[in-house]
Amino acid sequence: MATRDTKTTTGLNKDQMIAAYRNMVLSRRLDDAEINMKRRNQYFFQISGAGHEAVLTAAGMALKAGHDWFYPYYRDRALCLQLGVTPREMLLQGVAAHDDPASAGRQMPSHWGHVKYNIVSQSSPTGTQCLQAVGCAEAGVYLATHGDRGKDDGAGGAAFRKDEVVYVSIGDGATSEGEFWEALSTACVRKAPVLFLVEDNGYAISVPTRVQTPGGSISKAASGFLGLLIEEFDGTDPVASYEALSRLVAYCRGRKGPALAHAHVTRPYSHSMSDDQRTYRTPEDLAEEQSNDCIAKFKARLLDERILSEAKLEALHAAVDEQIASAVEASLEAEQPEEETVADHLYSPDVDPTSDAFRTEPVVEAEAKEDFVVGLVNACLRDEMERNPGILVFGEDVADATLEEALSATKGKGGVFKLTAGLQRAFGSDRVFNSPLAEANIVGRAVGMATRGLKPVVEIQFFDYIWPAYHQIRNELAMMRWRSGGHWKCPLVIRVPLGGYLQGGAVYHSQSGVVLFTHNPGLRVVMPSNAQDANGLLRTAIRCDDPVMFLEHKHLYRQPYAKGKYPGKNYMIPLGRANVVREGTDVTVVTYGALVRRSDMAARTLEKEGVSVEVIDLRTLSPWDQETVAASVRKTSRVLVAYEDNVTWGYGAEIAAWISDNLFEYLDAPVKRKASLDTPVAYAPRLEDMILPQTETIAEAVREVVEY
Ligand SMILES: Cc1ncc(C[n+]2csc(CCOP(=O)(O)OP(=O)(O)O)c2C)c(N)n1
Ligand SMILES: [Mg+2]
Repeated sequence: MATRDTKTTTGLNKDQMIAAYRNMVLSRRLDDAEINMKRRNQYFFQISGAGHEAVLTAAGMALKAGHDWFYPYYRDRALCLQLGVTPREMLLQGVAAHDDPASAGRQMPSHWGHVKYNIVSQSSPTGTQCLQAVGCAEAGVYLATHGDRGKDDGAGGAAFRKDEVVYVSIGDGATSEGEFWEALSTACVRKAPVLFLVEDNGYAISVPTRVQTPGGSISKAASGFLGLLIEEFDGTDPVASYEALSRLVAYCRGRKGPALAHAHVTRPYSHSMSDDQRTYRTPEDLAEEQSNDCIAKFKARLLDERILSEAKLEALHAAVDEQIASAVEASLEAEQPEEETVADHLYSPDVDPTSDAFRTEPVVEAEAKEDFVVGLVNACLRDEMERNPGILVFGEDVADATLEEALSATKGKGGVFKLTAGLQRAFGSDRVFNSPLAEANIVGRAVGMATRGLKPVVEIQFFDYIWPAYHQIRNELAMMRWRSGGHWKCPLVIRVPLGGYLQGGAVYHSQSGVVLFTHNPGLRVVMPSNAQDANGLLRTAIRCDDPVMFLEHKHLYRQPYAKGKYPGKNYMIPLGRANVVREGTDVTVVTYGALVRRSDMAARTLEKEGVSVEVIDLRTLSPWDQETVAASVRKTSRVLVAYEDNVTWGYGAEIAAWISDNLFEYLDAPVKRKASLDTPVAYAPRLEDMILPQTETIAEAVREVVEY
């Protein structure tokens, strides 16, 4: 049940009321100026914050810029102005200027972001900000309790405030997104200091609130969340908003838990400039809303209560207009980004994981025994967690045991495949813990934590269930650095078991759609084929400064042939470097993952037939090692790409196209692909064998290439 505390009120004094009014007018008139610029083709898009100014100005006053953290919605112009973002800086985004502090001309206007004020880069998906805000708050709490553990790879040295609060806002419509509810759940479970502000203007484009929310009231719908302090108030009244928000902020600052502000506001300017609300709202509805306009009402109150005279009001308006006019003038002189900067900030400009800096030799102790992939991944996680106190490991079932009494009395779980076994015991429950059964939750929170300088190394239990997290991976994780013009980043590692050949894995425990991840600029995608590579590549993934998908083939976890010896605490393999598993002169097989072994076995068979096969294990799928493949193709002139995914639109298509583009004159045969059938993977072993590439079918495909 929601708790309410209405005793303490902190109102605004007269000067603060005038300042609030000024900020509200500045926000509205800046919207008007942008609309004019759009009409003159000086702007390319416009999103207004009209009708939301009162509650957002109040939020900016109740919170502290550069101290608290902010995940704003696109209506939050008045909040950002109140925090310190200047009109000129806002206009720079609309004119697509290189100096736009939010995105360097890469995002539409009203997609806020400003490092100085802790305003984290905003994207367009409605709702993804909520889980990131929770992760950001968890990071603040973690840093406050572990800040003295020393700095390494950004952790421990990252800035935090002991009483910081994370603000996240959302529209009434966007509260229908599942991630909003996941965020409320986790914020309550973890008592995270998050202030959720729902800006309820009654509509999501043309859809009224009652279609979205049971009973038409988000605060009533959320009232069952234990520990969530909720207040519903008139968001068109800046004083009432300030009072309510101050109480909610105090609750969060006091570490009592999260809070939810339900503010009723208006939307006088339609959804955006491409929407006309007269097409779906009645004239009566619109007239009633007009009479509730926050600026008109507050102006009347300031005059009524003699806080401002007509003359002072006029002077205030004139000063605002002048401020905007000079900002408009300055923004029109701003340069758009140079064309050659287009690919800047896809990846870290400081740390290059493909470089020799990440190339170290294995240091194997004389008495070292061979270990499975499982053991050497676990060993790497242990080494790195010891080295970097900012590494947090979480996911479904990754902890040894959540309950203290179970931890001391049992062996512990440590992941369904046991890759994280013993980590909680070794590093504590605040560094290794179970997430809820919610994949977007895992990645969204990890993005928020990584933004704060922590290094989450999270696990998605099965690749087949990664899809709820795909929105966060593609639209947030992969894009954060690029879309913010390098102002924000969220480097982290997602470990994912995938693939078939399990006998019994069937449709939902055998998937391997790697291209759905390699197709995202900004992501690194790694897939080792043996234990030592897994150890060295994971270490590189963790120490690098980019987001990495670390794909682990389940079938290889405990294969004796994939075993290797522990290569020491500093063993790293640069990303994008293939391994030539077997040298040959007649034909090249480019492959990765579980097909490395099968291709190698096929090569042994073919050797007996007098065919010399070169087998290349790519090891990293994005970026991939074009140099090694090119050198091999120049030598053999014939290529087969063997991969586990469905053949059509699969990983091999890109490799084949690149070889045709770049090495056509060296080829004696078309580049061939051997991959899975275009079906899911079946449970029946006979069907599974037929669907997935096998040693014999790979050998057959190689013969075809050789005989062409
Ligand atoms: C995930 C996602 N789905 C759809 C959209 C398209 N879209 C942008 S705003 C919007 C309506 C949002 O309504 P609400 O949350 O009430 O905010 P308001 O615009 O009313 O302030 C929609 C459907 C989007 N940006 N992201
Ligand atoms: Mg709305």
